[in-house]
Amino acid sequence: MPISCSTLDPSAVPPLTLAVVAVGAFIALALLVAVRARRRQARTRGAAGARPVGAPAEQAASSYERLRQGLAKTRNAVFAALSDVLARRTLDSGAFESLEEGLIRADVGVATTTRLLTAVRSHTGQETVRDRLATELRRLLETQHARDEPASRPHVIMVVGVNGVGKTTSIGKLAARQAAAGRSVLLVAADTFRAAAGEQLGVWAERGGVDLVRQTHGSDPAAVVFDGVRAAVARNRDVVIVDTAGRLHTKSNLMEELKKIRRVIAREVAGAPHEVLLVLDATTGQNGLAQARAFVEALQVTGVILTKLDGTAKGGIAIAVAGELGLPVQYVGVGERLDDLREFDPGEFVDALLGKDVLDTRHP
Ligand SMILES: Nc1nc2c(ncn2[C@@H]2O[C@H](COP(=O)(O)OP(=O)(O)O)[C@@H](O)[C@H]2O)c(=O)[nH]1
Ligand SMILES: [Mg+2]
Repeated sequence: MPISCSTLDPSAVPPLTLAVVAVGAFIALALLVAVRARRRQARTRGAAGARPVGAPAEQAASSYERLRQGLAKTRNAVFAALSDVLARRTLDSGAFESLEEGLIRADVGVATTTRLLTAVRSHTGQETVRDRLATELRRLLETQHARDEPASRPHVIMVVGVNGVGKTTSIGKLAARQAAAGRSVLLVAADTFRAAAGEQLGVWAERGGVDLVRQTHGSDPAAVVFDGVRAAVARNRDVVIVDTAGRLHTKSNLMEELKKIRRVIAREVAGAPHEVLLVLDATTGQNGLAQARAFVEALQVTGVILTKLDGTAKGGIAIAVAGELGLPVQYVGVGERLDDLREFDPGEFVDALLGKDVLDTRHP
C-alpha cells in the first residue's frame, strides 16, 4: 500500500516515535559531518606527503642527503669517535690532542689542523668545541671567492689533473648542469693520448645533449683545442669545456702540453680560459695534494673539483685544498650518477661533516 502523506502527518504519529526519528536523524547528521571532516583532513595530509618528486624543497633535501651520504665514511670514521670531545665546552690538552689526531686522520693536513685548532682554542664564550670548530672551518672555506656565473661568451673552462681522477666524468656532469641551466655547451676532447678518452667524452656529450669537437687518437691536442674554440665562437656557444690528458709517466712533458693548450685558448678568446679547474681524487689524500702543486704552479689554476668523496674516510682533504693550496673547491663529486657533482657550499659541507647528528646511525 502506498504511503500517503497523512501517514507522516505529525499529528497522526505518537510523540515517542517522533522523538526516536528526530534523535536518529541527528545522529546520522553528526556522523556525516564527522566522516567529511576526516576525509578533508586525510586529503590535506596526503597532498603534503605526496609532493611531486623534483619539487624544489624535496630536491634540496635529497641533494644535501647525497652529500651527507658521500661524507658518511669520513664522518663515521673520524668525527663520530670524537663526539664526546665535540660536545665539550673547553678544549683541554687531552681534547686538543684527540681532535688534532682526528683532523689529521681525515687528511686535513698538519699545517691546516694546527691553524684551525689554535683558532678554536682562542675562542671565548660558552659554545661547544663542535660549534667553534664549525665556525673556523666555515671561515677557512669561505675565504675563497664565490663562483661567478659565466659572463662572457664563450666562457672557456679548461679541466686538468692526472689520469683516473675523474676529469672526463666530471666534465660530463658539468656539461649536463650547464645545459640544464639553459646554456649551450661545446666539449673539446683534447685528451688525444688515450684511445678511449674521446669516445668516453662522446658518450657524455650525447647523454647531456651537447656538442663535441674531437679528432683522431694521437692528434696534436693544441690543434684540437684550436678547432674547438673556433667552432664555439662560430656557433656562438655559451660554454666550452676542454678535457685534457693526465699521463705522468711518459717522456713528453704534460705541463708543457697543457701550457700550450692554455696559450691557444688565450689567443683565440680574450680573457680565456676563464676557469682552470684542477680535478683531485679525494681518495689519494695528501699524495694528490703534492701532485696538485705542479699543476698549480704551471697553469694558474682557479679552482678544484674534488671527486670520489663518497669512497673515502679522508674527506678532510677539501679543507686541506683551501688551507694548503689556497684554492677554492668549486665542485665535489659524491658518486658516479649524473647528478653526483655538487656545487661546493662551505656551510653545507661543514654541517654534513660534523653536524649535530654525527651519531645519528640511521644514516650510516
Ligand atoms: N665513486 C665515484 N667515482 C667517480 C667519481 N668521479 C669519477 N669517478 C670514477 O672514476 C673513474 C675515472 O674517471 P675518469 O673520468 O675516466 O677519469 P680521468 O682519467 O681523469 O678522465 C671512473 O670509473 C669514474 O666513474 C665520484 O665522484 N665518485
Ligand atoms: Mg679522461
